Amino acid sequence: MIALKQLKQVPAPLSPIAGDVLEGLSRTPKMLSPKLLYDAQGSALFEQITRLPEYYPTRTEAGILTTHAEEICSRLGQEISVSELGAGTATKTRILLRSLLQRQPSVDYFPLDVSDAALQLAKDELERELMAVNVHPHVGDFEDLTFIEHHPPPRLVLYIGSSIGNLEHREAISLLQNIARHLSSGDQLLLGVDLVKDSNVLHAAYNDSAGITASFNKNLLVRINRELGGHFEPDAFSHVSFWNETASRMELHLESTCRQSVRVDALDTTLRFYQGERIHTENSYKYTIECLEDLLQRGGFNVEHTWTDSNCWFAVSLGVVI
Ligand code: SAH
Ligand code: AVI
Repeated sequence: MIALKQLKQVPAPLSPIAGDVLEGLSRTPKMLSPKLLYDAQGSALFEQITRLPEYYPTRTEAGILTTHAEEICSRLGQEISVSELGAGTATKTRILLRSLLQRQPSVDYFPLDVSDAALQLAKDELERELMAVNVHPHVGDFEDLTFIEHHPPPRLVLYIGSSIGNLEHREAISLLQNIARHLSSGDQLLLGVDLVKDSNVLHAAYNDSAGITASFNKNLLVRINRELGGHFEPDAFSHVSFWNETASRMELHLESTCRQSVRVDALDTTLRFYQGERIHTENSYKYTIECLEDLLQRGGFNVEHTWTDSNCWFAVSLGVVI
């Protein structure tokens, strides 16, 4: 009986997101790290976003990869292994892997992502579609890239989908430097980046008429409710996204529609919001080709070639470790 009583008093282990959530929501202005967007539900919502008529980046990058796959692969080393940061479900990656299989009999593919659910989907689909690709998924954060060192050289690292746009400029440079540090001279990086364009196109892409991006954004609150015993009412917040021209980025926020207090049990905290107060949930930086190539250089890569689409909406750049 005593043992049972003691057992009941053992606190539930804190979810791994607790530290990030507490830190971000204690700031003024409040913020949440965009990597928290990707639990299983968030990854599924992102997949829906990629198919929205307004969300041009995925379709445009897939077009560039399809058009130039052969040329891209011809610029790669012999018998390369492929690692991918923030691979998600690796849908576009299949375009490159398929083309690579014309040049080598098999490919070892190492996708890294914080989303276990997305990686599982990537592995299932890839193994069904491309039998000669050996998939070695790794659930983890970009912060730890030691896993790249264990991959057989010569290596190609993919960082596509403009995920680098979700980082601050200095974070982007230090991530590229960190990638370069874990690679050897001659290893390569393929970087996909969204470009500056008409603000109406950008606005529509992050404020879609079906409201999927709004659900993706609000899913952060749903996740805090589920994983941390939060008492957020997602409908008491609205999705706000706009183009910040000075910073060259789309911003995503959740805006409190009223004055409210929200208890988060696992953090033993009550958060207070004034009407109109925002939680900053994501930045999506848009680059020029010049800035993209400069970023690669600063990150420790020589630019070999940059491909773009006919509208110049998206760019894919191949860099080699100096
Ligand atoms: N590369 C895919 C997915 C892009 S979505 C595409 O082009 O469509 C961004 C992906 O990065 C998500 O799957 C998310 O889970 C992952 N991600 C975000 N922050 C991360 C981090 N800090 N470490 C590892 N993966 C991260
Ligand atoms: C993953 N990342 C590049 C997407 C973007 O466009 O910044 C995430 C996203 N946020 C809202 N819609 C899509």
